[in-house]
Amino acid sequence: MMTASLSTPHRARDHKPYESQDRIILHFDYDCFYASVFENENPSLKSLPVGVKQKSILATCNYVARGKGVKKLMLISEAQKLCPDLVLVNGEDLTKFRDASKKLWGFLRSHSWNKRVERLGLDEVFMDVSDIISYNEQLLNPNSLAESFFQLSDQDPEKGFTFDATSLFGCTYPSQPSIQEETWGSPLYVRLLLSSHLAGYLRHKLEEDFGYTSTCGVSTNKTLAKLAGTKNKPKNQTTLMSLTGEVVQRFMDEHQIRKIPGMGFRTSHLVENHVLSRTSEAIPHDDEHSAKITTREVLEHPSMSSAVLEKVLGGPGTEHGIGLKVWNLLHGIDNAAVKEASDVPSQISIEDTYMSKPINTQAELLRELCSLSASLMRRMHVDLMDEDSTTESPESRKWLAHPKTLRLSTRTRSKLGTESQSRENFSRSSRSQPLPTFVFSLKEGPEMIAERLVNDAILPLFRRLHNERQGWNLALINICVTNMVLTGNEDGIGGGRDISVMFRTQDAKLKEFTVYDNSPQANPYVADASGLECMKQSPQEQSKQDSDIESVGWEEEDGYTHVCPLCGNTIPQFALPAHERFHALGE
Ligand code: TTP
Ligand code: MG
Repeated sequence: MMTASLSTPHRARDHKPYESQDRIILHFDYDCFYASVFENENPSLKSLPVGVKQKSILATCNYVARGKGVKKLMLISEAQKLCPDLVLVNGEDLTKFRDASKKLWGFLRSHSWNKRVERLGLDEVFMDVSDIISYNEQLLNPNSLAESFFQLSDQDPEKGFTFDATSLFGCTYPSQPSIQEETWGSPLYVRLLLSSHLAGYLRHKLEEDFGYTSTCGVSTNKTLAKLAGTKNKPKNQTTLMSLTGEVVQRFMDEHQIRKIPGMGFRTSHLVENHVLSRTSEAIPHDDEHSAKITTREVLEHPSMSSAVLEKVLGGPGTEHGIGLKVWNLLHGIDNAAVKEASDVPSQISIEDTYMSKPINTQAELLRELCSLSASLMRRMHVDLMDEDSTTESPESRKWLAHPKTLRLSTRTRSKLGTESQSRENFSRSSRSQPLPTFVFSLKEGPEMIAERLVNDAILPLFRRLHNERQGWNLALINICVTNMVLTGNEDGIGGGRDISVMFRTQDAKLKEFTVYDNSPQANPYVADASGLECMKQSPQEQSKQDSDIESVGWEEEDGYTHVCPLCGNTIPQFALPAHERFHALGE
């Protein structure tokens, strides 16, 4: 049942927030990323339908497969029915995806002047190019627009590319913007035009030099850039022509609120319930009515305002000012900065899930802990050590940063008691302690150190988590090192700057844009699942939480993705029903 608001359109226009449009943000999303990594390794795959397998589902598939009806996160059996000649490749080891992601990010970063180039998960990058655009705006010669030159360096005037500045590059929203005469000369129009050509150039280079096609959104903030990019996929780009406030609002109005990054699953539900005049009871993820609620419907709801949203969304444990934040997002306003790139990850987290065969014995536990610990040590050597000295003897290499904290998290599975509740109950718990300094020794190999780490630190943490000697039913184990301290000198800890505070502050502001990769080797450049709540808290509260046990349903990881309580995989909002169906069918 729709509410009366739809028949009596109304808007509290006087409360419309304002945002300056000085920034230019590009949002890149590589097309069918994991599949492209395999295609680059083996170009003969390009013409075939390819699916990337992770356990029983497709993490992704290429566009040839998509043309045959195959979709991301589909069950493999379902995909094979639709496309019997689907070529399956195993995507469970994330190393090659991580390496490709780092390489592409490095390329984009090398074109940034302000170094605001932020990765989101492995295949998305935000780039704040405001400074490059301002510089080129000054250089534009109105008398020879068709033969313009875009300068990629403010030091070397020859470094750049030629372009035709009489028109924008790629697609625009609206598709045929009604450009008034005066808008041709408007600074924002010129900035968007220049940005569209820069985006086109960078996309071209990503394809030519590295073999990756991408989709790009161009706008004045992160939310708008990310949403704009989704308008024309794959291998394309869209510039949001936000020359008037009406264009931005029209653009936002069309979107279902669930699709707006930063809205969050729970937040969307509460707002949807309010608009549909429903109580706040849980609603199935695939509820059709809720899923269709658009920004327009929310804003046209009687007496809608940031104060009403604060009432609907606020309450114990919620972020202060959530009403205003959502109100702003619905108007396309997002002041979040693009994070300055860091060479060092905020933490490194390694995990595996054991859904079909939970861990129950000491022997299994020891084997898994040693294997995860060895992966962690290898990852620390790759991500936290000086790259330039890799060819020299291992002992001459230097640590760029030292993590100070070791955290062990586990998730157990246990059947709920009553028959009416057929789903299984999952709970996750964590314990932390200082990371022993012997892990930084370069005299022993990573495997030896990994074993010692298990005996001296990880097993004691495990015993603090689980009293029983066996029969834990472990469905997930995660080992994480965090609280990075940059090394100020080669002697290490204490000589450096604690960057964890910086990460916490940034992450708190930007958590809605953070994607959590919970696959076997988690993305080291973002905080992990258990870090999310910690970001809102002081270190004291964080350590308190470390010893709390939470019961989980679908865990909201950020505004866009969720951790499945059954397998621990990170699932985007749109794929929740499919993913639940996958579990309902059994593994
Ligand atoms: P996406 O950008 O969502 O997907 P994609 O790049 O494969 O396809 P598109 O062209 O639509 O952008 O995710 C990036 C990669 O992350 C994807 O290649 C596989 C991986 N992934 C998972 O492992 N699990 C998931 O649930 C999703 C959505 C993606
Ligand atoms: Mg992608």
